[in-house]
Amino acid sequence: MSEAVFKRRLRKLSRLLEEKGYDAYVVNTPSSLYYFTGFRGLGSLLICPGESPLLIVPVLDSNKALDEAKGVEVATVPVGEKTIKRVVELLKERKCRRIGFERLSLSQSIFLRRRLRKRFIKEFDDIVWKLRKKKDEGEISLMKEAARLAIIGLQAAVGEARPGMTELELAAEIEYAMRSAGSERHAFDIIVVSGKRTSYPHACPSDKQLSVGEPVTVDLGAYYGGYCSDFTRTFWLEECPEEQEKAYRAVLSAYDSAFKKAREGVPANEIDRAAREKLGKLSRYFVHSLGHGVGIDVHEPPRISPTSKEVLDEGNIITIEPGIYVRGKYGIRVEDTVLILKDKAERLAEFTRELLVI
Ligand SMILES: [Mn+2]
Repeated sequence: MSEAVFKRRLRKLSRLLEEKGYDAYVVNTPSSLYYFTGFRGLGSLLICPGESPLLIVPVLDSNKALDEAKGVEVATVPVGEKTIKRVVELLKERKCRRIGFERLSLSQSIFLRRRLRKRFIKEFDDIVWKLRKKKDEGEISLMKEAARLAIIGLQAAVGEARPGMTELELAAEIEYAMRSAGSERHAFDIIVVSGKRTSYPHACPSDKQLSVGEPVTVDLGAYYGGYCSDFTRTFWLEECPEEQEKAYRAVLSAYDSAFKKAREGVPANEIDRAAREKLGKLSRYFVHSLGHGVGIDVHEPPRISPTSKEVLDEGNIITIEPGIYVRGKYGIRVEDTVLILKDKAERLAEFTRELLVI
């Protein structure tokens, strides 16, 4: 992404900060540092409206920061010294009075209260998310590539799964396929579960063997240009029990009704509700939110849950992932990463949602 993109983001952040009445803000999560500067690493970005933004990194990362960061000046902190200490010195030098921090650990916040007495300090990240939630063209094209790589992972899963193979072996095949196609790392650890283990929405692949007539759930994400994707499919080996086939169709129609509803202006809790209502009695097995935002982080705002207060906006990229999990029996989930547009939602990449018995 060009320097102009980062400068625009930094300008917008600066403006939001001024509107809130702050004279300094410290961005310090790696994903936001990447969003605002293009630098992938640890550090703090100091924004004071009217002054040029300063990226402060440990000397360990200085070569990388000087090469990658755009639109900011770079300062380094010597070995053995804490970045936060340098940040405090700069805040004092610049005589900042009202200071916002994106995220603080308890120890950092104790340190700051001691060192920045008589100054107003607060932790908040709503201004960051206001910007990061709405993806621009460059981000959308990176995420489409991340989605394409995830589909390569799903194709490998369906293509390689055999009775007798372990969940771990299948996860390794998926990893190999995605990495060789260009995925820089996983968006998160690949989930491969089979049989009764599909009733765990999140679990590590194990040495359990895949068996005929059992469901297999694969949940994976690729990572490209610093952006994630997130897709899930459940499929069966050779045969699918009737009860599970019915349940699959119910999950699919829950997915469809949420997908059809998703567009700009729709409250996030409404599309969650649409999916839950479609599941009817099975909805008591739907034990998580319908979805979440995806971007530089794999789980980020907006939350798509029954209690979410968010309203979908053009440029949001979210997952739609209804699932049901029946203890001791089976679990089913269908998940796509989708882009919210003015009058519809659009999947970032396509992989069949038909009942797959391979
Ligand atoms: Mn997800």
